[in-house]
Amino acid sequence: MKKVTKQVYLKWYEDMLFWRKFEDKLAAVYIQQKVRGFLHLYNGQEAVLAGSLHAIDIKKDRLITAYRNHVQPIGMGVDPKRVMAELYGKGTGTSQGLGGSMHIFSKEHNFYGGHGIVGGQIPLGAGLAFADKYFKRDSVTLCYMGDGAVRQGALHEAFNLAVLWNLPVIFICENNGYAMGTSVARTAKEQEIWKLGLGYDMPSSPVDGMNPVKVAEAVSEAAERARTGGGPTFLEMKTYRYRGHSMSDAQHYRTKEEVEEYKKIDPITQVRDIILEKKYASEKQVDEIDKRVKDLVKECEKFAEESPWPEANVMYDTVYEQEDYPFLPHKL
Ligand SMILES: Cc1ncc(C[n+]2csc(CCOP(=O)(O)OP(=O)(O)O)c2C)c(N)n1
Ligand SMILES: [Mg+2]
Repeated sequence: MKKVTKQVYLKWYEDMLFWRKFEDKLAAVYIQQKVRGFLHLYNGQEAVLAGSLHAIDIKKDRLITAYRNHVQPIGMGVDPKRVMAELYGKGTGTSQGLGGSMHIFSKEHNFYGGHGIVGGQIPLGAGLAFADKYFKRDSVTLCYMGDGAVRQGALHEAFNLAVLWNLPVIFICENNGYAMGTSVARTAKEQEIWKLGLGYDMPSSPVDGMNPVKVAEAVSEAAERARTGGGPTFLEMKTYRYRGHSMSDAQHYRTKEEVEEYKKIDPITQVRDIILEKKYASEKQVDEIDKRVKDLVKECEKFAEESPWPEANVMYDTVYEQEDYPFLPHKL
């Protein structure tokens, strides 16, 4: 694994804090109805992404995930201003404002969405890895899913083919304890989700998803295996989301105390404590990072606010249309 140096800790802190604050801003503007539709936030789960990114090469490796997908593209190099603009539905967004919250996508940055159908991205992730193997490319695909998604049949079909064909894919379950309001305990008798991989003879393990070092170690090992022809891996990241499933969630299924317990092992606080303890930065330097993060979030908000709405004709330009369809001449 690449060494976890002082620079890595500082990057983790700044990145994770930015993702958190970026989403806090989204929550605020959602309440003002500037962002509409669904909004599923990632707060609490940031270490899974930070640790994963340390273990891969974003220039050639690929990411695909579900609908909790605002910060992953930013981690892969997409301009956060364009992500925020997408959520505002503005023409400068990653999909010209037509996709919105659940559908961030950037082929250029190897980020393949953004999928609203629970588990829908699992076979797609296996497919991306299949293409890389077929074309003899040295890339690895990270395919994320929630604890709810692992109960979909699509997972089992994809797992079977991924091991059979030795595909360079890492399946990562972000077990945040709940699928909407349904806890893992209410979903299945066996709550150790990582064991699902064992039935397919896939290397599988549980990982502390609140600690980016543990995540980086597990993903590095899996990426090495995938790149050297060893096939897929299944990792269950034990994590937690602080906010509701989406913005309209009264959260009757859990207690405030439970949320507070997890906040004690918050990944950002953990990394900040290490930075100060090991004197990687002084309090003042950490404050400067905090200020930089705040300014960048403001810049994103300003960009999204000031961006124009999409031109009306793009509505039709981005929908499949049969050239010779005779009945609806619907170009504006
Ligand atoms: C096939 C399908 N069934 C049901 C839904 C409704 N739904 C949306 S999110 C969700 C819960 C998924 O939870 P999980 O996989 O744990 O992901 P998390 O939201 O915790 O990140 C459900 C059931 C859906 N979008 N797609
Ligand atoms: Mg979940």
